[in-house]
Amino acid sequence: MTEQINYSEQENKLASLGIKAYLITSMLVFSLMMLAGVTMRAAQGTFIEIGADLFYQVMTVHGAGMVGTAGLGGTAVLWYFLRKYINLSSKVLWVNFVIFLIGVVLILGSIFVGKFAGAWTFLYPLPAKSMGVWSVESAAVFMLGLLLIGTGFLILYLDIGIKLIKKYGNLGNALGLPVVFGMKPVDPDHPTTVVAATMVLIVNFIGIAAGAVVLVLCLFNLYQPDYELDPLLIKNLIYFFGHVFINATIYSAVTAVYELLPKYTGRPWKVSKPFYYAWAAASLMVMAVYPHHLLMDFVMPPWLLVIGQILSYCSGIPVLAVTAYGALMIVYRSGIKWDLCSSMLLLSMFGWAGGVIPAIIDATVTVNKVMHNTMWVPGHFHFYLVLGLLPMIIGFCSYLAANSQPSKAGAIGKLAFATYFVGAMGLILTFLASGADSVPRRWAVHLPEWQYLSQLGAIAGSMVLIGFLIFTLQNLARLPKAKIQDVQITDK
Ligand code: HEM
Ligand SMILES: [Cu+2]
Repeated sequence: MTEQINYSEQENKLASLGIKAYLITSMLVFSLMMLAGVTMRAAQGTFIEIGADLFYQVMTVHGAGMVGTAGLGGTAVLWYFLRKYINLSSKVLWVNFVIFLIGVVLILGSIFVGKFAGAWTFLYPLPAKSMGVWSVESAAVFMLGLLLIGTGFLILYLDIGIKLIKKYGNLGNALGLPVVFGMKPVDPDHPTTVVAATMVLIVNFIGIAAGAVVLVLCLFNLYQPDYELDPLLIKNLIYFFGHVFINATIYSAVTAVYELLPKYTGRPWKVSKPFYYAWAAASLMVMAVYPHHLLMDFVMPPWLLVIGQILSYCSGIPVLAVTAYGALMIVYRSGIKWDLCSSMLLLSMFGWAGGVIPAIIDATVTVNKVMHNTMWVPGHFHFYLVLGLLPMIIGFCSYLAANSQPSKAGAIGKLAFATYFVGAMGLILTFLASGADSVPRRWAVHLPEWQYLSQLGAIAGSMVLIGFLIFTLQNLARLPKAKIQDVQITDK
């Protein structure tokens, strides 16, 4: 039994409004950014002509917008469930939201007014050396926007960290390390969400802190170009931050699977030894594998690249395995009721697992020599983002919108699901096929022989957008009225 946390009426109201604000913002921004994605694929396929400058602006806004919003949406899921177990502050939830919005305004301004187009990865020294395409000020505003967004998340994590330590004594206990080291037996009442939250807190705090350091260094360099930075060090810090941040979005949102699938099947999802091992291992590995982004950098110390390659084979696997296995076991012969939420949650298992396969292939040095910077890379990450992460968030949204009840999947909902799924597979396969064909990524203009894949990708991407818009419209209509008092613990 988990004891109940008694939140005040006002706390609950603020939390409920906050979760809705996060989710509605996420759905709207995701839709807009999908439009940006379709625009890029359409431009590469010569359906439309937008010019290289605008293409790279769109690519920058799509990358930064999607990654930031993935963070926002994933956090909403994690925070909602975590609040049942530890006393979280709704004010801090709102502080993060307001800071996020200010960051978004800065980033949009830098891109569409200031013409910044150096990609969300702001790789040094590109932002400083635009050859006159954008000004130093635009680059600075973009980085300031990212820095602000990171700061907001750090504040939110601080609240989570303090409350976890308050309740469990230290983060090791919250993560279940005493069980991992054989010092304590498994406590079946220890919530899965707490384990996931602790892992996310540890890795993302370190990741964002690294991001903040590198952003400050780059900002300084923009105005003091004589203060030269070590490009290799900066690249390491940026990819450490980027890799950890985007991975943490999935590790946050997966709590929807742990918390909601049991509601559908009446079978509880309890922690177990493999569960603890997996999350403890992932806490270390997700941070240690980032060198797989630098396999082409021959100046990197070889041992780091070896770690990057070998750990990449293992990194995602443990948590994915316990989660996918757990999900299948919970669903198998349970007589589960299929609605949008449960279908999306199961789909997310497929998308996550599927996306890992091309990722592992690419993390092999000999393959990476050929595949690096080809469309293979967007192929793998769109796989687990569009079919893994987003379904977790959509599923969670529709669960709340249906007032925390399983809801009937209407004909329109089913059609939207099919459109989204088929479109996503098309989008991903055309990316992967382009990659297998050695089509480079991040190119505004494609050779004629590559264009048919871009065109198919644009059509498939439009289907994803249409399916997603239907989910969004349905949720936008129902979410504001949703009661989410269920936020309070009702442990049966
Ligand atoms: C309708 C759905 C989508 C479409 C059509 C789409 C399309 C694209 C295209 C065409 C690119 C550039 C590929 C290139 O390098 O030439 C791209 C990059 C990217 N996309 Fe998407 N995308 C979609 C959804 C998403 C989602 C849901 C996310 C994340 C949650 C996402 C995250 C990214 C990221 C991080 C990049 C890398 C940007 C860069 O290289 O700087 N995309 N996408
Ligand atoms: Cu990575």
